Amino acid sequence: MALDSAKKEGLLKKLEQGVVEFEDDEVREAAQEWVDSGEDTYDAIFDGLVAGMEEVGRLFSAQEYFVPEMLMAADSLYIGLDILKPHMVARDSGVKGAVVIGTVQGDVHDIGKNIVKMMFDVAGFQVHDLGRDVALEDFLKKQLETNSDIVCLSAMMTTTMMGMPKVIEMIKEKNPKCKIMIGGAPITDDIVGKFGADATAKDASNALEEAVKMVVSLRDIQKEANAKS
Ligand code: B12
Repeated sequence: MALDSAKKEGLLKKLEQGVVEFEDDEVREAAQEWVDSGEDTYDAIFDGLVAGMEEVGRLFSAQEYFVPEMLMAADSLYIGLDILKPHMVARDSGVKGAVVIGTVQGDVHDIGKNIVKMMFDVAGFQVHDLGRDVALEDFLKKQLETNSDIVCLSAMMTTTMMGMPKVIEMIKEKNPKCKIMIGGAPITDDIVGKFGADATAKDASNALEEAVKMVVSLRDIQKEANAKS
């Protein structure tokens, strides 16, 4: 049964507050109710769970929350995500690329990376997920092993993002055609240029849009090369 707008708002609030207050049962119930309604789970993930985590970030900055609260909120978010993710409606862009993704060495933040991965999955991309706290050379190894079109690097800290230019240099040296997208809270357009990456995106939907553009341009270059030979 489709949700009316009042019911939708209520469930979104319950998901958001459930993450902020680490109410696992509230999150579980609201996520299940959303799934049972048959609605696309995209809004529940972004306007419910992710909105809750944004508030947690604000509370941490205000020193009202500390690491244990962030950890509990992350657990609640993952409870909701596990229920909602399998029901996200496929988004077929007509382009299917291959991506290597991971959070860089020293950084255990993986929620953003997993949400970006989820968007690639629902778009039918082939995703090689290296996880979090990934040794820098492992990105290169995986790219060479899979010949993926794109390598996506995530970092949530100003310290760990400093590993990104090292990965970018290693990959570009071995395979200059490979596209590299970087993202996470500290990444700005300026940093993309400084680090020698090809693009960034502020959120998971924009990451997919950028990735589709990258794959299209790589396929065009390939077609031109084939036509010439
Ligand atoms: C949850 C959280 C944690 C959890 C992480 C749990 C987990 N499994 O991920 C835990 C408790 C482990 C944690 C630990 C720490 N954290 Co923390 N954490 C956060 C918090 C509150 C939320 C992050 C989050 O998940 N957001 C929700 C997701 C959906 O958003 P997102 O990650 O930004 O991802 C989106 C975009 O950035 C983008 N994106 C992300 N990756 C990529 C990649 C690509 C290629 C692209 C294109 C886009 C993209 O798309 C995503 C989806 O839309 C942030 C606050 C904040 N404002 O970000 C602090 C924050 C990141 N943490 C911070 C800190 C300081 C720490 C600790 C050092 C705390 C401590 N004293 O121990 C440790 C570090 C541990 C480590 N070595 O990594 C700081 C970093 C400050 C800085 N500038 O360096 C922040 C910013 C808090 C703050 N305001 O100070 N943390």
